[in-house]
Amino acid sequence: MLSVLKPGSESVTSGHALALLREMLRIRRFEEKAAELYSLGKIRGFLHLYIGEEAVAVGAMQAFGRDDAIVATYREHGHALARGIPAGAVMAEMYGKANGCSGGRGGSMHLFDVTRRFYGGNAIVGGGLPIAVGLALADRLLGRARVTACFFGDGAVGEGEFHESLNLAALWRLPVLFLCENNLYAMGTALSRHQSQTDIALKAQAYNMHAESVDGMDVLAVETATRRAAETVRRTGEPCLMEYRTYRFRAHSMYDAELYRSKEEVEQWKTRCPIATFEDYLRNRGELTESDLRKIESDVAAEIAEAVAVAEAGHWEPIEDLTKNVYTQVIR
Ligand SMILES: Cc1ncc(C[n+]2csc(CCOP(=O)(O)OP(=O)(O)O)c2C)c(N)n1
Ligand SMILES: [Mg+2]
Repeated sequence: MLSVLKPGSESVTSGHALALLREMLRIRRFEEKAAELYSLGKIRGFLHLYIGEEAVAVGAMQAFGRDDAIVATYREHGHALARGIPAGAVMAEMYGKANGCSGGRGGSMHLFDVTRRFYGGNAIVGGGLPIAVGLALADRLLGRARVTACFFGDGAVGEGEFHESLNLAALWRLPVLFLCENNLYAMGTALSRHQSQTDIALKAQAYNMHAESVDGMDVLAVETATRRAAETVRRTGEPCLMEYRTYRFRAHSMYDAELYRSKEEVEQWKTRCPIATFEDYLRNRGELTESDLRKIESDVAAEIAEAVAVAEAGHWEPIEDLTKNVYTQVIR
């Protein structure tokens, strides 16, 4: 029932491989720009970078069609971009502008796009899990053959919502694919310091749910395993859990002293960078030339410059709209 996939287990066309590389580079460069804009005060509030984990969102997203639903965490810029939300709408949201994908009301942690069935972005650790179960329950009741993909971090496995959600999804046989991004830390707390059982796939088995662990630094391994799991959920209508073993290269939020891990550990993981290792893999197979890479990088740079221009050109929501979408009467 448990298995760890070895990297690159399934062959793909070179066009698809280059598309995966492009998607990972879009996310990496988008976030590098976001970090710069944060330092300039253009983006405010919290900003959680996904740098180092790009293979997970990009590889996993290949398994879902437009009718499937995606639920993510507050570290979700990569998922939003990989789901097809335009970079300009994401950047404008991070600026807090009205042309952002959540109307400027959510910011970095609350990217939403119902037209693409992207249901957040959620600042509450574990908060997306019951939402995913509810979405899948709705699909079941309405007889729609869809999958709900729910991304969450290793920190969420200590939340009651994790256990309640897995239990109900298994008990009611709901088509949810639980996708745990295990980057080993919840803020500054290592998994082994808050869990008596650190094998996350094993936790799913306790709920009678099929589970697999996969190398989250290998985009092809992620895609292969997630496609297989998504097909199982689609075929059986029952939930599954994937654990991606990954690592964030940056601080938890924009700034933290990173006293909870050694520089050597971070450097060691950086040698497994999902983008650099995939580029090497493709180069060695003769499927990536330097001019291919230059073209991808310049296309990505142009897209990001355009996204920043969209955000800069956007307007702030007018003050008259202050109580719009507020569901109670305003008491004066
Ligand atoms: C219910 C809840 N408790 C605590 C927090 C504070 N908090 C924000 S992020 C975080 C760590 C979550 O770690 P993990 O789920 O592993 O995700 P990662 O940041 O590693 O992607 C915590 C405890 C919160 N946002 N919500
Ligand atoms: Mg974590």
